Amino acid sequence: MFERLKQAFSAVTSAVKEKQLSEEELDKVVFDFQISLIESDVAQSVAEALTTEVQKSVTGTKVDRSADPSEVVGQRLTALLQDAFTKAGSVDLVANIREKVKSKGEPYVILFLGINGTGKTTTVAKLASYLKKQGLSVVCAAGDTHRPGAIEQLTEHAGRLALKVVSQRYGADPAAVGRDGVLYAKAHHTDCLIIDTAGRMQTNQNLMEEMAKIVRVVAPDFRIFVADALTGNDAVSQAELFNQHVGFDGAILTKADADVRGGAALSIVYTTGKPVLFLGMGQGYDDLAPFDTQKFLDSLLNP
Ligand SMILES: Nc1nc2c(ncn2[C@@H]2O[C@H](COP(=O)(O)OP(=O)(O)O)[C@@H](O)[C@H]2O)c(=O)[nH]1
Ligand SMILES: [Mg+2]
Repeated sequence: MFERLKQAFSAVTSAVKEKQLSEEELDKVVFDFQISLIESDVAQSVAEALTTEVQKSVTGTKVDRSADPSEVVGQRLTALLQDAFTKAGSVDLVANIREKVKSKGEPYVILFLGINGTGKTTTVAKLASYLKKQGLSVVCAAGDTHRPGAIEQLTEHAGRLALKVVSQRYGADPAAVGRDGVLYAKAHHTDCLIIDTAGRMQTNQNLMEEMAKIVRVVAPDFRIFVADALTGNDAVSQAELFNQHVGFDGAILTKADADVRGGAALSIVYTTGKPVLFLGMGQGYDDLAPFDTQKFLDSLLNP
């Protein structure tokens, strides 16, 4: 009853209630969001790409007449980010390790990648400690055979954590160190091998070739890219470089204890489509926090 009348009535009211945001209105709001993203240390290229995407998705759509344009744009942006993090997915390393050990009876191999100074070696130790606490056996391989002191640094961490380190001399082929690690882990029925690597050579090309060789020789189950959360734009170009030339499966962002803005995580997930697994929260072995996407988005968008 009254169906037609109801329909006619609702058409009138929606015409009254809805409006299209004007281009000027949108431009201004979208620009303001772009600035806030950049101020939160989101890489410039990512801030631009995100806001262009938001603008496209809002342009031409009808919104409630009383709607605040910045709320409309903010909601779209939140949805886009949520979508990027959902697509990147999440990884349960502990479950994956157990699964491989159970099904194949072989060690799970994790390869670390990243530029010098980002916190690779420290994070290898933190992750080893984390996995050990989950009841897994772990061995580390000192694949940075370039940087003076790198082998001792890892050996010292491992000593404190009562873990074995497989190493060779400086100048040795890191792929061979990785292979030694695999052989050791297989022979000792170790659940997981974590391979540390170098982060600087004469050229990026050199470094990428060396990492690609380790990947070929060792065939890791998981490649973790480590980035310093404080380095914003740089972290993203490094992520792109490693993703393109070597490939990685997930990222760890270090020094998040000193980073109040959080833009690097967003930038890396958005550009590479790979999940962030952990945040480094300090220099202690326990300062490794599993990444919580919802908590992260909440704190980024509702500071
Ligand atoms: N505050 C803080 N410092 C960190 C974190 N992770 C690593 N570092 C420090 O960063 C410096 C470089 O770390 P290192 O592991 O040697 O980096 P690598 O060159 O990539 O192997 C060291 O002084 C670490 O103690 C972190 O999550 N928070
Ligand atoms: Mg190192």
